[in-house]
Amino acid sequence: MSKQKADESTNKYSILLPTYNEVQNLPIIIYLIVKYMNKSNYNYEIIVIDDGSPDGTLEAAEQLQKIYGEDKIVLRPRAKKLGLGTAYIHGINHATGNFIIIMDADLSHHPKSIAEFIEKQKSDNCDIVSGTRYVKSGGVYGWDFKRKLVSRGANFLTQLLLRPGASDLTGSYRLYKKDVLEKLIKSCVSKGYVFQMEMIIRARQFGYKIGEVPITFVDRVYGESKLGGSEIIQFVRALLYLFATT
Ligand SMILES: Nc1nc2c(ncn2[C@@H]2O[C@H](COP(=O)(O)OP(=O)(O)OP(=O)(O)O)[C@@H](O)[C@H]2O)c(=O)[nH]1
Ligand SMILES: [Mg+2]
Repeated sequence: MSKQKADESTNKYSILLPTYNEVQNLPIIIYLIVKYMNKSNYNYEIIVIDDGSPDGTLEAAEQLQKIYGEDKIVLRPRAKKLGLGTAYIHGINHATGNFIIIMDADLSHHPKSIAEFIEKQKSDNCDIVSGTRYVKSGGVYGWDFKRKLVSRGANFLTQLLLRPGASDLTGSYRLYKKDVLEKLIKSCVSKGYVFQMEMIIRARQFGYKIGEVPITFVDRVYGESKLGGSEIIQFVRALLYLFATT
């Protein structure tokens, strides 16, 4: 057996999909993940963490499980909306893979990038591979000027103050070694928009190897964006806190 074949049979990728009211998006995202993962022949599972969505996301997930199989689609629902941070932890606790991939279920993160994350992880033995909108060939579609400004501004300020060693700090589309992710989550204190940034700052602190893959982020088609003034204030506060303490 070639080395690559051996890697593929021992590595397993647990893809975490937290959902809240994603009934329209879930069938498409799962179809695409299955398509790309099967194409590359990787061993994987998709863990859907639905928080009691009133729109029937869980029922849709149950149908998808019948189509793709219980080994591929794992359902780990919770009774009510408890937030994204604890949804990730819940997912990790149920993951059987040695690698974890975190992505949004609203089609902002294209599943075709997963294979690129995996290739990057293998070639450089990365602890983390982060999708980035801020290098050549990455980008965002559908964001208004304010949101682009906030996202760019947040990244710029953080680069300036903390020199994190990664170009996209506020995105969430990433691959982690499972034990690395567990350690990072335990060490992080912030919540919300800031959490993704703190993960990278802590990763640098611990000396983990971070790789990057360009992604294009597409804004969600269904539903409203929740980024408001309070998130921005929270972000700047947390940034200054990290600046003072790391
Ligand atoms: N399980 C769970 N999933 C959530 C919760 N909040 C959001 N999600 C999911 O987490 C992912 C990211 O949330 P989004 O609502 O897209 O957040 P965002 O991209 O910052 O904001 P949008 O502009 O609305 O897309 C999506 O797949 C959501 O369905 C929650 O409380 N629990
Ligand atoms: Mg989104």
